Amino acid sequence: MKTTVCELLGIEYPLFQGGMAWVADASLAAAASNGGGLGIIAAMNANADWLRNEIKTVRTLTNKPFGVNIMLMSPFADEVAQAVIDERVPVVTTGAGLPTKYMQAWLEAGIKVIPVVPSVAIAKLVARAGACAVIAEGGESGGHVGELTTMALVPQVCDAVDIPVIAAGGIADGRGVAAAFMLGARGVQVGTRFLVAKECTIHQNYKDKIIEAKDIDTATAGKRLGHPVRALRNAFLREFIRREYDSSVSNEELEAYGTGALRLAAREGDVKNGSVMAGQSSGLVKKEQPAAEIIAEMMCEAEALLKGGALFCG
Ligand code: TUI
Repeated sequence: MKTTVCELLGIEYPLFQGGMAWVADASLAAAASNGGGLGIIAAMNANADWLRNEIKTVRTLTNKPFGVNIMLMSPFADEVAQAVIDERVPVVTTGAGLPTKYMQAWLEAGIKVIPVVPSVAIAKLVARAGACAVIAEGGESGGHVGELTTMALVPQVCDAVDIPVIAAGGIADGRGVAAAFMLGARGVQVGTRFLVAKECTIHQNYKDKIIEAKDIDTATAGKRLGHPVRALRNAFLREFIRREYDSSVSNEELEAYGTGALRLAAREGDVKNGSVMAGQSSGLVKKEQPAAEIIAEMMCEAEALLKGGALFCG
């Protein structure tokens, strides 16, 4: 299952662990990289000092390549964008916006830039700006979601750009990996399944909710604010949706209600009043496992399916 993505990044399997806020720290990223995938630290809304410390830690845990995800809506985006240069991070992924203003500096520093794109137009834009690959993420994913599904988005992005496409959104087992390859992807990014990795340091309550979740247990909310977010339905999400449809609640009040909710669920374990962000593939996630086992299992299953059903063209 070697593809151009493996050669490009010096990794064994073309599988990225998604850079999930309050989840993807040095512990999870190192475990995914040691498992042969690409581990990614989420810079989320943290400042550069926090990120520098995580980068230092990840380097004590692995000597394999790793990445940092920069959430472009972060108030600290400018300083973390500089920190990845100073710390010589090999790979940067971006999300929740356009990375255009940082691209030149990152490319001059020799960083491989792989933006998440929700549409063909944005894929073309970042390819022209020098991205070495794109992550085409469908709305099945958890957290901040675009409009299109993975099934529709991935082949259209593959047709539109001549850099490798990594598929994301709804992929949680080998069948998903094989399907992504059949759509033209040369790699996958997996988020939800890594929530239950042994090395994932989120609260056990959050992991238990993911394991219990069924197919229809997620919903999106926040479209009114311009950034819909997918999470498990719970008391918090129901109240958020009620306020979203209440015209007496201002956008600022709605935004404030959501602030800190992911941290509350992921770190404090309050899975009633916090936001349990997760993708639609939660229903496929059955048990806690080491990250390396998740990667090996998914890639092995995918390889068997692709060998059985079609020619594999890496
Ligand atoms: O970024 C994600 N997922 C996220 S970010 C996040 S933190 C957050 N918390 C609360 C509210 C909002 C964010 C939680 N989950 N995935 C990657 C992703 N990027 N999905 C969609 C996009 C995206 C959207 C628009 C990428 C580019 C883009 O450009 C267009 C524009 O208008 O900026």
